[in-house]
Amino acid sequence: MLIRRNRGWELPERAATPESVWMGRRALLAGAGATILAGGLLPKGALAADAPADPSAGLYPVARNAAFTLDRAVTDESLATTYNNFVEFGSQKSIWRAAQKLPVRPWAVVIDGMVEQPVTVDIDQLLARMPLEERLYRHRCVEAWAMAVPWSGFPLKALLDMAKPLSSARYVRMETFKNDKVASGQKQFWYPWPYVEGLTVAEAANELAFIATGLYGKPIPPQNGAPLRLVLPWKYGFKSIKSIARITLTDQRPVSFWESIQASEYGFWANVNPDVPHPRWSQKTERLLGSDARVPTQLFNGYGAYVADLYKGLEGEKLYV
Ligand SMILES: Nc1nc2c(c(=O)[nH]1)N[C@H]1C(S)=C(S)[C@@H](COP(=O)(O)O)O[C@H]1N2
Ligand SMILES: [Mo]
Repeated sequence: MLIRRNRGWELPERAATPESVWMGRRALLAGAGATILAGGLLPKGALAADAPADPSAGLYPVARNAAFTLDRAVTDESLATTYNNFVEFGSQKSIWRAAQKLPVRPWAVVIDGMVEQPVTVDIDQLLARMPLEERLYRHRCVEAWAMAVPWSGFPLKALLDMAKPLSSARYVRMETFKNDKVASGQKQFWYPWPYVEGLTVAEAANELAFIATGLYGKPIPPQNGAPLRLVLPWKYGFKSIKSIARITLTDQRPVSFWESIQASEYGFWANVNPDVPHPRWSQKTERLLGSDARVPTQLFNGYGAYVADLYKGLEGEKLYV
């Protein structure tokens, strides 16, 4: 079998070192420290109604990367954008209206921790410099529903490279915004906000690991994780953190939001595997959004050719829960 390995992360030099994207770099070098910047990402009390129209609308649609094909129909846009998990806005699937309150401009992502160059990246300057492509990916939620959607964006590695991770960094920790004025779910004090997810540096460098900034040929809507979210199609959906505000390179394995609540059910690796049941249900099959039909779930959600090598020598770990 021919395994396609188009090296999407090998970006032109100008994309890998877009110095003009760095905001506050001098301040950082002068010793202000990246952690200070992390606190000021969202204007306090800002609402979407105050915000200008999405300035990235003209960037989409972008060319599709033909390497990624589906074994099923693309999910209807109206379903993928109205049936969501985004616990910041509530624990039901119907949060899409509430999520419109998320102010997606201005927006910046801090990349800090074990890096040569801590950076704060403005979303629109980032979008102007990244080589955007569309990818059709399957998505498998740990709750056993599934969809297939066209994401637009760029490889995660291209974003991390802007901060020049140190070779001593082993993990990538990501967190979502924290703003309970717009995200009422965050008023639920028993949850450990903000939403956190993590992966190894090797996983992050895999060509499948994708930052989505668009969906269905348009800017990604708030309910799907605007203005930028992670997409890891070989893992259960909860690993694909939405509305990222901060990325920290570290040598400590991050404890995710769900792992800290219920480690026995939501582990660090969370690779899709039909043969390893969730403690409360089988993972053998999945329900496609928009249908009652169930289809078999595949190991690594069908992406083993890309990712199985990442887990060689880790067979003793709980890779699949
Ligand atoms: N910040 C944040 N990211 C998140 C979640 C969340 O609640 N908050 N839910 C996760 C889960 S469980 C899934 S299945 C996917 C759902 O993505 P979708 O709504 O775009 O289908 O987002 C993931 N990312
Ligand atoms: Mo999920």
